[in-house]
Amino acid sequence: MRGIALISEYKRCAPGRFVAYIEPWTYSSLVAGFSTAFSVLTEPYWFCGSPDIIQVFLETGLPVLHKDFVVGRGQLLQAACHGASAALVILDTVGWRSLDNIYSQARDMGLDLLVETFRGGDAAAVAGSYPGVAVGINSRDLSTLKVDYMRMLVELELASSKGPGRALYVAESGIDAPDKAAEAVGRGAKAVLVGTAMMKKPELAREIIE
Ligand code: IGP
Repeated sequence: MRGIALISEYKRCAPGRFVAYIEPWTYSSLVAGFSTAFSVLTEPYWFCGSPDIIQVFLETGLPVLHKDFVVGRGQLLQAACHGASAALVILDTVGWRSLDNIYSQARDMGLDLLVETFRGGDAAAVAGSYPGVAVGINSRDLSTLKVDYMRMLVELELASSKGPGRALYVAESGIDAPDKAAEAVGRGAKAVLVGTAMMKKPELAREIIE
């Protein structure tokens, strides 16, 4: 689909599963031309990541999202020091109160935030309270690790109907085909974030964009 904003994720493994092995520079060179930004798993234990991987993707000139379970200032500093433009924060992990702190700390460091949630109502509330943040709506329930793409679409639609018109919603997880990406955009996503399917098949980046 023309005009779709694709965030391409680099992730070698995930809890309980191996994703794919492709070197970061190979992945980067295959998908950069179709991407609006990169997301890099920096968390070492579950996701086989490292903040050092960010460097490879910075070479493309595209913005890079630092993806870890950010709970405080240390990880934001890590993201900023490694040249990331943005960091991921999961609303259910940090709660509303810490989100306030993290938001102002990130702003002081010049970092953008992707605040992730599962519920459309929360997504709309985040978009309303924190101007400029991107709001991720995840198809994967992080407590069961199950992906429910249809549920995500419903939550996305709810968020779009309630949140401010300028809200930057990002559809996340389980997008493995161009029609799924297009469907998420149709329900109000401004960008789609794709990891597993593109790690296994980088040509998918072109198919999503065209
Ligand atoms: C990507 P997928 O199904 O395309 O690999 O999903 C991304 O949404 C997923 O990696 C993710 C994630 C997270 C990883 C979403 N939220 C929080 C770690 C932490």
